[in-house]
Amino acid sequence: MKIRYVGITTVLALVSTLSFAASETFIDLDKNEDGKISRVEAASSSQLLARFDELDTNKDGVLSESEFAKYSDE
Ligand SMILES: [Ca+2]
Repeated sequence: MKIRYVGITTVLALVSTLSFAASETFIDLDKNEDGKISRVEAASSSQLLARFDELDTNKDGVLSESEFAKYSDE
């Protein structure tokens, strides 16, 4: 039982690493799934964080899906 648990944990860790490496999607970055990317959530991507203020066009401190689309479309 213990061995099986460790195996599942390893697979999950591997899958999450792979999906993170592939590309940053809105869903990946929206860790708490509130439909917005906060500055804390954006910090997992140094490239996104560097452009956070530019992308946050309505200056509400979070990136909506449409604000994020400008970043991911480039
Ligand atoms: Ca915003």
